[in-house]
Amino acid sequence: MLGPSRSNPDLLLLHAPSVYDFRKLAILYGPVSDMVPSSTVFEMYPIGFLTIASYLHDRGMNVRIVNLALRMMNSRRFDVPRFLAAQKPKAIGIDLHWLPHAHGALEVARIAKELHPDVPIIMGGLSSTYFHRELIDYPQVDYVMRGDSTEPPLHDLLIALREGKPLYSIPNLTWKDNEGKVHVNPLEFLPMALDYVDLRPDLMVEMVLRYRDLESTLPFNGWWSNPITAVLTVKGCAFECVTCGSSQTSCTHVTKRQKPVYRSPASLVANMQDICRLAHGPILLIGDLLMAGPEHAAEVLERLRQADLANEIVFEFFALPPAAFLHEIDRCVSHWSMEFSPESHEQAVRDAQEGESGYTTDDMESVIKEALRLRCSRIDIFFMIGLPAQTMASVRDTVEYCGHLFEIGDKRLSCFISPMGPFIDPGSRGFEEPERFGYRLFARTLEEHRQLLIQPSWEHILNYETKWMTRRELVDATYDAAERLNQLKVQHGRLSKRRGRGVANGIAAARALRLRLDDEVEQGPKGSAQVALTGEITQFSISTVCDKRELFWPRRVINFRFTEVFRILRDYFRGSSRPRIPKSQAR
Ligand code: B12
Repeated sequence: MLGPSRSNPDLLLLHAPSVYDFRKLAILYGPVSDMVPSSTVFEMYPIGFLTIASYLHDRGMNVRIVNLALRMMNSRRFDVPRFLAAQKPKAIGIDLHWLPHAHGALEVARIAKELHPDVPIIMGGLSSTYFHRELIDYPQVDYVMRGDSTEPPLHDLLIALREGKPLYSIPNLTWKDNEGKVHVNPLEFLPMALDYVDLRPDLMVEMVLRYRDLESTLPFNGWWSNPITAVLTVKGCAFECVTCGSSQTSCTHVTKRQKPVYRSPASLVANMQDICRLAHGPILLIGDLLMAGPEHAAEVLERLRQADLANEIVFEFFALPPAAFLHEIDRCVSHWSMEFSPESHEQAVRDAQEGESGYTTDDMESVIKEALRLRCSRIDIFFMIGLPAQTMASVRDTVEYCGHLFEIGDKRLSCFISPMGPFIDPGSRGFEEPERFGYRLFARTLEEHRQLLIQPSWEHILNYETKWMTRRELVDATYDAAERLNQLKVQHGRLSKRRGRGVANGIAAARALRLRLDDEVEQGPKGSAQVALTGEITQFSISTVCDKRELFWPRRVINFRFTEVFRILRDYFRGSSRPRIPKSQAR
């Protein structure tokens, strides 16, 4: 036998597709995932899987991550029940983090429960936390682990289950006892520091080796050639965006976090160094460093200066950064880029979404121009459709504004626009107080969202419309905006004519399909016609209104540092990649 054995995992973490039977159903999901690396299947698993795996591994447990969504995408023949039947985990964890997984996560849980009735099924993530009372009532769900940080309570739960101990004192846990009575333990594990757990890149390699399975561990389709990694800087948020399920107010209700908590600069940069030792790809800093205050941000930059990392570092800004801060980044970091999401070019819309956004559109332009004077290698500006106070005309003007930005004439600057979809986040202020913010909701409960996800087209999947745009208008505004932005990109040399034609054809085909699906909806379901559309729909659901390659960094021939991969291999086969915490302290 080569290397340590593939022992039965203490925890099998499964990531489901958004809609379980997406390979069979004819659903036009629309451009709801165009701004993220995943497809409409939402195949990316939560970063939390990796922190959970590290935490449990350090305490002597084996965790296996299986990205079922990706396996299903990559092979039509991949048989989920057959795969799950062959596993022998001691517990199964399934993320219902993003609400768009409401269908897939519950269905995977159902299949797993049917195959392994005695194996505990644990759900977790933000949407699980929000809907925990409803979720625990599904027969396939045994436990819901609530909160934005679950590593230690999950460890406690796994130990208690192993040793048959009572569960009353496990924080953050919603559970059913043998009589089916539901218990909601207090949400008491709410760490005020984030350095207790790391995202260990070497563990991913080890998991691949242990289970002889690379594909299941990959975070999203195409990651192998675009190995973007992300490092968490914060939990919670200081901003109040109306549509965000993790805004300051949402957090106080959903995760009970009263104010954001930040990762220490030392641990943050040490983690980035670990990643750089293994991979060449860009590292995205999740969260705006300035939210923690200028001193914290300055310390991160100083440590980055000393670390002198070769990888590109991507900075994300929630508010407009001062030009002086960009100069500091430029002084300390040799390869950097930035992402900024004003959401709208129109100040009134921004103010309706963010409270007082605190900057004018002119301010924004001068900061962009300043960044372009520096070594910043790319600036991605994101706009959104579906905001409070935003009309169809305002969306059109946003796109023309992108044209205006392109006139600056610097190809490092890119603009993106996408609809907020498929859902306005549960727990967001817009979801909790729809009338106040001009929203009308089509679903409130988890079950209603599960049902929405299997509607034939994204116009009917959206869980909201606004006082300013109906669902139909939101869809029209999206396709119009995408078409015009695509023309502008070609006109300004951002996109080759060939790629531009590809995007335009995609949009036209998606519009045509939508009309055909509308007919179907009007005439009622006609199974065979739906099936006939499946192939076409799958084709246009991959990326519908932009060329996804624009989101990625230029490909490199070699993405990984093989000396480090060999070191991990060596340690693994020597059996020296041991838990870091001695068993006596690991409980
Ligand atoms: C970074 C980020 C992303 C990254 C992805 C990072 C990743 N792979 O996790 C990107 C940019 C790709 C992204 C995409 C999307 N995102 Co996002 N994202 C975030 C953000 C800013 C931070 C999340 C984070 O890093 N958390 C920290 C890590 C360490 O913890 P974690 O992953 O949450 O896991 C912990 C707990 O949640 C829990 N947990 C999670 N899963 C499980 C499973 C089990 C079994 C257990 C026990 C526990 C558990 O325990 C973990 C460890 O403590 C949040 C907002 C925020 N400030 O929280 C939005 C947020 C989570 N995203 C959101 C949304 C809507 C999306 C998209 C659906 C948007 C879209 N339409 O494209 C997609 C989905 C992509 C996919 N799945 O394929 C919403 C979710 C609202 C909701 N309830 O549905 C949020 C709250 C805000 C927002 N609107 O952006 N996102």
